[in-house]
Amino acid sequence: MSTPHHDVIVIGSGFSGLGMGIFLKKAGRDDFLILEKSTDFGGTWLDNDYPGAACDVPSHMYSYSFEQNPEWSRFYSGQAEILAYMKKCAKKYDLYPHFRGNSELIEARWSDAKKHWALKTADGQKFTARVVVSGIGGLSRPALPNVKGLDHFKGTLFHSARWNHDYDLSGKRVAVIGTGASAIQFVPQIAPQVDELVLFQRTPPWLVPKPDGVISSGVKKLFSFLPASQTLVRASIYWQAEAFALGFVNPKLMVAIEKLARWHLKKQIKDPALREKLTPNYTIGCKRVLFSNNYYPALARDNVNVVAAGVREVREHSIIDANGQEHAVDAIICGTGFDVKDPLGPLHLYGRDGIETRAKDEGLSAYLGTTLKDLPNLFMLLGPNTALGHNSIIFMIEQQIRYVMGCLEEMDKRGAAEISVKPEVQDAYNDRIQDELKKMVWSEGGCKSWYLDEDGKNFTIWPGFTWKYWMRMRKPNFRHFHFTKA
Ligand code: N01
Repeated sequence: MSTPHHDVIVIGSGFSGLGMGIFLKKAGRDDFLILEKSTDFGGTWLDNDYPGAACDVPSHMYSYSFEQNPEWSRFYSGQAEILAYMKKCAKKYDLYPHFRGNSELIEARWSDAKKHWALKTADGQKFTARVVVSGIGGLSRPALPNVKGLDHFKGTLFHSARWNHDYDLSGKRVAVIGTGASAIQFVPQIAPQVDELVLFQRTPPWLVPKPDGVISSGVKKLFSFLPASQTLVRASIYWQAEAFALGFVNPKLMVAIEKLARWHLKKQIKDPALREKLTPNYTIGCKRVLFSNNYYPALARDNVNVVAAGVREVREHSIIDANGQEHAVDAIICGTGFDVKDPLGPLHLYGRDGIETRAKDEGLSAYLGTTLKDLPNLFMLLGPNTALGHNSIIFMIEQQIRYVMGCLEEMDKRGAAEISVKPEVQDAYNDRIQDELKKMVWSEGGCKSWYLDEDGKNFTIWPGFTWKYWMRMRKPNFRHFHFTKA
């Protein structure tokens, strides 16, 4: 049997892969397949269904610009509503016939001779494609903490992105490791349910109030009958978020937001000793700024104990903190983030001349976060240096998809079998980006975060304002690419 061939194969079906599918469909490029390791569309919103999972970007901005949703029930939507929105988009654009679930890509190999990609999935399926668009995302592989003894724990252990819904937390002694964006959402939900909650905090996050609330039926009607009103709200949210980026570019300006965060902490935590434990000692914005109205009140509960000492060792039925104190627990929940150091995960990517791109050892860099040298006809959505700490990632994804579509059109126009970014263009671009990032809050703010690698290089975050990215992405500069005919 011959290997199935498609013009375009999209990897992943989160907001990136879903959006790519929609644009291909809208352009009448019907010969495409979406390979997904999971069972349905949704990506991170399918995986992260922990209690309280919600988006910390306002709903009207955290959606496609061309699929605005007048029905959002809250200013900040919950996971179920976002997932439902994504599935609705997949149905509306008839993407399910293009979807192949339970198909994790493990190898992609470029053929210089055939000018196509040969793909293999974990379960042995094989495909070829003229073009590959990766939407694998950076936050898809949960990271368990590297702590002595974790394997020997005899109680229940799970990660926030693989929530164990069969485990009843009622009346249990539960340890939570981590105080990032995920933990601050589920801790307030489980704290009233458990008997005792021990929260292991290695670094306190900066936290500001979340201006959340239910959206009235009047507003929904207005958005429905007058879509321009929603567009206006979206634009105002966008520019407010961009104002935040002023502080990323000039960390001294973060003082104003730090004042708000300190006020929030003082207002919600009356106990000075606990307040001290929860006060960060780095510039706000260096790690992701978190939004919550119920996290601090949860920590002030009598059944919650914040251990600011970190974890030294896990034993069969307990955790020893860094001060040597033992905490007996029935369950451990890890809100310990994702494996971002190895952005390709199990995927082996062999480009020109059969050379493998070794992202784990060298970090991954790309031109405009979208095309990579020596990987012809391959595009990456949310590639290196396109993540954000302040605005909607969907805005970035849309710019990239439009860029990819522009490249596909240009290939057709030129009758090109191959497009690849010039290596010197990619290198010069990355040198510039790294230079800019050195002066920004992620490097200057005095913290460690998943945004930086061991050498302090930031291959994750876009440096600053997203409108600058939009300006760069509006129209591909084709002088930066090699085109090769068949
Ligand atoms: O993970 P994190 P997350 N011992 O990496 C701690 C997105 N997101 O899942 O700060 C003890 O932020 C670690 O400590 P430290 C968003 O982009 C978005 O919460 O490194 N502690 C930290 O406290 C976010 O940035 C939404 O010192 C250990 C925590 O674990 C990203 O996902 C919602 C440890 C990890 O925090 C990841 O967030 C949720 C150890 N050995 C998530 N190892 C939205 O609303 C790690 N930690 C859109």
